Amino acid sequence: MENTDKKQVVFSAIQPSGTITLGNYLGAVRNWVAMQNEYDCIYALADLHTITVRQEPAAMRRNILDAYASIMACGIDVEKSIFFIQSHVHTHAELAWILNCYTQFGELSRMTQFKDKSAKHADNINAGLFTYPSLMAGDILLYQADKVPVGADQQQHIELTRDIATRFNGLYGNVFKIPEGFIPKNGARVMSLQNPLSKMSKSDENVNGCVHLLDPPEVIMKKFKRAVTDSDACVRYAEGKDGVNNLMTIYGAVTGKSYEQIETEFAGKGYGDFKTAVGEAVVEELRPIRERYEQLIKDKAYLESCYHKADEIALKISSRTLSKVMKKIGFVR
Ligand code: AQP
Repeated sequence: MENTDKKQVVFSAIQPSGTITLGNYLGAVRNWVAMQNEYDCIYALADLHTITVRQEPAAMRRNILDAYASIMACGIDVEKSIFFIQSHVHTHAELAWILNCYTQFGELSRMTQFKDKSAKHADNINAGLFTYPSLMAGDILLYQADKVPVGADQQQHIELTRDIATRFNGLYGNVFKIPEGFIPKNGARVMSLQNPLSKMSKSDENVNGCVHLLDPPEVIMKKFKRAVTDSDACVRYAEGKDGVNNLMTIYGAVTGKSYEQIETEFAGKGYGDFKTAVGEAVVEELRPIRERYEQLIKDKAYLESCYHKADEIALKISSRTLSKVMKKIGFVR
């Protein structure tokens, strides 16, 4: 008998390319946590993606473990969800190569992230940076995912994943589930506090632009107090007020308040009061995460046991899809 109670599958990943940011948290990780009861969730640290930008080996090793503990500290329950490390599961690199052969040069050339990152790392525009979306498509398609919780910046890569999967299915039959992006209503695009026209990023060179999950309260408060605003001196969401809009987005995402409620709350008050309130709300949101992280990072053996267990399950699930793909293409098994 068909199992009609089968839960939908959720897949998402994050690069351990630095300390996890408030943007990563509000845009993606918070949804990862919220989806754990309703879906079969599979999450990964996308360390293979990380080397599209040059990494210092010791820092990379530290970042991987830190990111693993930080994501767990956000509330990923390893008894409910599978949380593995991408490079430990060889099917990802293998399917990425295959999908590269089913992805067009023109499609990859149109990716905004490729254009942005090539401009930022003009001395290292490597082939991996260009084919990043085929690796990401493979990550998702290996698990036959229904939903992919990501921030708005990843929408274009999800669309490409759907195109690649549809093309492949058109050639070989129903091999891949066509996944959907799952983008939060609030917090999908958190911008830099210093340059509100560019997104908050782990690798931002201006440390004041980015709030990290593990920043101590006084650092968070200082960053919000220095946040770029405007000369209007009025808390309202409007075109051209990018800095204030961004702060309102963050405050709304953390407190659940609408823009109208925020405008009413700060009517007649200056930006100083507003920035303090945003900073305090973020400090309280992140406090339990930092405390839990401090405990987890001390227990390396426990972290290792968690990802080894998850790596094995991920390998088992993803191998099924990879075998099917290879058989359909004509490889001798
Ligand atoms: N500023 C953001 N606002 C909302 N969501 C965001 N995400 C990233 N930045 C924001 C979401 O976080 C998830 C993990 O992102 P990633 O690590 O895979 O890659 P990224 O988008 O390149 O993140 P960063 O922080 O900008 O890293 P670097 O500096 O290394 O490039 C994704 O779901 C993403 O949408």
